[in-house]
Amino acid sequence: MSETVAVPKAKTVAKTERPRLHKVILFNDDYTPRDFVVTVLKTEFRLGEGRAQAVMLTAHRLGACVVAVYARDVAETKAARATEAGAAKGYPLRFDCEPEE
Ligand code: TYC
Repeated sequence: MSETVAVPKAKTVAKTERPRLHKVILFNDDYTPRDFVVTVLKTEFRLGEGRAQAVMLTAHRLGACVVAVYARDVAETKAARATEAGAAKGYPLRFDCEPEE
């Protein structure tokens, strides 16, 4: 007589990880006018005047500053558009993205 041994099926547990948010970082340079940096922060990132001034000054003094945090595609698009706004005027203004821990 043959015996049938039931082997339990391996279960796949769907692990849905929330996509990581990404920081947009503004870097200082020696050429971009302060007013222009503030304008880009206001128009592209919708920062108010006070917040835009504070972010610009922090980058100016410390070398870099986190502007805001978004979903990855939004962060990348905004960083690219803001960097292009500087490039269009001949400024080396740079925004980059990095994932949040
Ligand atoms: N350092 C620039 C200047 O003195 C101003 C500036 C500030 C440029 C912040 C970039 O991310 C920046 N004109």
